[in-house]
Amino acid sequence: MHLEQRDVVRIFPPTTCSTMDEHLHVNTPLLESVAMSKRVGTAVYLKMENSQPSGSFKIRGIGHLCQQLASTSKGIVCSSGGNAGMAAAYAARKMCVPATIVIPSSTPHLVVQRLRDQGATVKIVGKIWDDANAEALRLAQTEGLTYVSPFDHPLIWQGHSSVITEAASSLGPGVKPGAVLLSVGGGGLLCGVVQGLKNVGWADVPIIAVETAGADCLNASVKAGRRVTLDDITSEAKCLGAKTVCQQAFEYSRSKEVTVISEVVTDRQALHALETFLDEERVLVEMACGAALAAVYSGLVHRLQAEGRVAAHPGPLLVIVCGGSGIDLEQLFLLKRKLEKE
Ligand code: PLV
Repeated sequence: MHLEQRDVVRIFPPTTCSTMDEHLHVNTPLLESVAMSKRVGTAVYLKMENSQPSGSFKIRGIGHLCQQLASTSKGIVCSSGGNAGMAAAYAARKMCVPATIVIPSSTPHLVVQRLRDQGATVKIVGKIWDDANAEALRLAQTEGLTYVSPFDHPLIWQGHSSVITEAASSLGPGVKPGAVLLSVGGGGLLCGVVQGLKNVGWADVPIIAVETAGADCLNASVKAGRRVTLDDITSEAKCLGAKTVCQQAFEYSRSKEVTVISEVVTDRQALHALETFLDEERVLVEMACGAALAAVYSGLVHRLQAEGRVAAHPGPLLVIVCGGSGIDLEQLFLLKRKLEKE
């Protein structure tokens, strides 16, 4: 008999509601990539956040925030490009709290079903994340729901910082990365990684922070010397599509305490990266993650080494494989058709 996807949650509700004592995220594998190491000329380690139960790193911070703020809530409301929503829906299901996830129409439709499978109510509002966020804030006010930001809260950053603590313990004493490579949307992951690096005494490790052109709110702000709001999101990496980076991420990008190297790749480079990653590592990730991977495949890391901004033979390169649920083979083919025409 064919089991309808939507029946799964009804058939397998959590047996007990999660308490604050246990993390909702898992300790993810740290894998050495021989193929990437060959390209970069130094060891490359992949922190496989795609294997989190919600499909991305987001569950670290959002799970932590929900556990701290929402255990007695009548419900949470989260605005999202997709993956923060997946994390919030997963956390809420585990905590036996209702979840409403507000996404823009630009989020791939396959995410809607995945959110519903987590038991969430889904609302599609506006064209980009900023529109959906305005609705989530309104619902929080009018319905008395707990608002969950996808990236802008100290508890989210504290939760995300565990990605570095874990990587440090997997690498073992005496091994320190030469650089950390990650993607930037609203900047929550960047803030968490900065805090994690500080926690383990690695504040001098540079962070290569990658966005796609058309979702480059951090880079635009770094160039302008002040926080700027993009006119629109024109990148296909919709999960990087916040028009304004969060204040804390912008401050870290200017801080003398840490080194944040802000870089931009094209959508085509991000797509090519996720295809190469699928071929070589046999893992499918979304465009938002392809942005960081493109730094390896497009030669950006080499360029930074040549410019002396990242040491040529430093410790290993640590890549945060942020993952993402907004991708399947059909979506990949759609993206290919769209971007190859441009
Ligand atoms: N995505 C957020 C914000 O979207 C969301 O709602 O899901 N990699 C993946 C796979 C992501 O989903 C995101 C953020 C990022 C990277 C960037 O993380 P951030 O927002 O903390 O910089 C609008």
